[in-house]
Amino acid sequence: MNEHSDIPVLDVDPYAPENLADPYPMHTLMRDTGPVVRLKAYPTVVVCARHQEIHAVFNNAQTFISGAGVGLANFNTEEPFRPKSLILEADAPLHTATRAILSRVMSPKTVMQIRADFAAEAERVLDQALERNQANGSIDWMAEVANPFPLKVFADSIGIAAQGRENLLLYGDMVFNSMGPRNEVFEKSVERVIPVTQWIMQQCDRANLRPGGFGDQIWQAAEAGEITMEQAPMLVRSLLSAGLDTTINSLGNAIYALAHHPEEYAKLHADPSLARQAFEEALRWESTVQTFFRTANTDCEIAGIPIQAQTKVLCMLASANRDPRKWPNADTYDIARKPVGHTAFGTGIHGCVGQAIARLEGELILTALAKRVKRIEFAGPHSRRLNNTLRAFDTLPVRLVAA
Ligand code: OVV
Repeated sequence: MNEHSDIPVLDVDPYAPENLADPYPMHTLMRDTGPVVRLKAYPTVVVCARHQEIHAVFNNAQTFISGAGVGLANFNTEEPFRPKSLILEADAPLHTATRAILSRVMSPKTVMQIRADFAAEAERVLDQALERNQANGSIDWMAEVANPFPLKVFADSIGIAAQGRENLLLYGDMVFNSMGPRNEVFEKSVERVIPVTQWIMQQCDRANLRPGGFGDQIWQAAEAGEITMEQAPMLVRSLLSAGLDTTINSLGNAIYALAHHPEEYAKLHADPSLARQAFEEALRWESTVQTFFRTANTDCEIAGIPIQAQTKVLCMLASANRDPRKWPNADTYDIARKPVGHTAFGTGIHGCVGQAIARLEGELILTALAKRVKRIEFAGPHSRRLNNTLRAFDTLPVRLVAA
């Protein structure tokens, strides 16, 4: 790493529990140290924490590849923790083929078609949550709303059975943990997932997928020769890996933002048509996927600074979304802001392929909430689920005051 000797080094561990619990002071330090920094504990890594460099890295997929993994491990030299994702951890031409399939499966037309069913379920979930809230004085937002809604609507869309769906949460937690170091958070999530791993892969079999659902449509693409029949279950696995923990915790983060900002919630309640942008701003303010890596494919540069081939580039997506160089009043949650250019879904050719569905879920839950509830209050301390990549909750107790 001699050639990186001009890059400032920080003695901070982004995966230490205190930084997972509250990453924002660390983000500020990283951004203010320089456009590229190094970490004492991770000599193979350089870090970008400002919006400009992260945007540049993500929009240069030839130089900053994904096929060597988007976590800390370099798959050119280390065995992947699980067989590589055919879309997340892939480059052209494989990525081009798998991306085309998932783009079609989750196209704008699909989003229009699923909207009515998703909306009805959002209303049902909120009605039920409000009933529980009336009975008990408060609810756990994660248990009553954030977990059940995507587990119902997105898993139904994929076309998997109703039974055992909570296994998906353990799997997603493990996958996102695996992008960090082999620390205790990761090891514990692996222990929890072992009993359900076989179940997860079984759900990817064609026989277990509802005809016409997203999973079955992937199999149809394999039948048509776009990918092989062996690749089909692996691409279904991507939907099961990326589509639940992400949206679930984004619903958690959104209500956390709104409960922290009663004046912003009052605006949403007064005008529920602000739901979509309130959700979008929550993604900026508390980005659910906090980090992804790329790998330098060749000797290159970032912000004019030479970077050696095979360097892992840690992109602090959540920090880009709080970068004062990009956002006025970056730390302020403001639902009137239209945070165009935020990086919570990534950006570039690997930008979240399911983002329209994620936005739909957020919009519908916040709309149903805004119509029913005039005020949200924290009803006791929340508990975070520390994850190497995700900003996540175990429990988030809130009191919903009916309109
Ligand atoms: C975006 C994302 C996160 C986690 C897993 C995957 C994708 C996957 O393709 O497996």
